[in-house]
Amino acid sequence: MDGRAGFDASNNKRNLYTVVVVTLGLLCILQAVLNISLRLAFDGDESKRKLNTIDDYTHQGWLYFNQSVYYISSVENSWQDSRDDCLQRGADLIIVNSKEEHEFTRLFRQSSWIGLTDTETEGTWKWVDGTLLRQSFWFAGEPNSYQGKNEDCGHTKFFAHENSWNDVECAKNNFWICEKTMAS
Ligand code: MAN
Ligand code: CA
Repeated sequence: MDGRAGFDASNNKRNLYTVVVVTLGLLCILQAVLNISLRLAFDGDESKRKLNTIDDYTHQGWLYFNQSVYYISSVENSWQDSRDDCLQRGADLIIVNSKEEHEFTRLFRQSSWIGLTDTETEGTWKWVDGTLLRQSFWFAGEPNSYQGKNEDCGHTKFFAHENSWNDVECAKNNFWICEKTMAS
């Protein structure tokens, strides 16, 4: 092998190495571009689907507030019948998980069922999605199972006050609020 041939061989090797590295680099970039495009397309479809759902519900009189739509009943019913009505509408009784959402419920100035019950275990208040009650807005002295009554359902009785919830017998009639959340 003379000097010239040795030089060419190592030059060829380097060229091949460069081609491999550049190709892999381009493949990586292509992969990243594809990933981002697919994610953007998916997110776009997801947003369109949500907007359509919000549109459908609000056209039927539901109110939009902070990523959820709400149905405010105009008649009164028992807690279970109210819940069944919400389920039939593709929603459930409202789950209140912020002060803002609580304030929103007080605006309607009517005593309304919320998705809160301790039917399963007396004293253990759970939301209709099975989660335990954390932040609560009970009126002073509530929940009290008043005079030994079986008060296992939550409603917004004292809506003129900041803390407005009361526990009351589930068979009582109240207005109700359904919620369908759009947050994923
Ligand atoms: C009524 C019911 C009870 C409630 C008391 C408060 O009797 O709504 O659930 O605790 O009022 O005075
Ligand atoms: Ca009570």
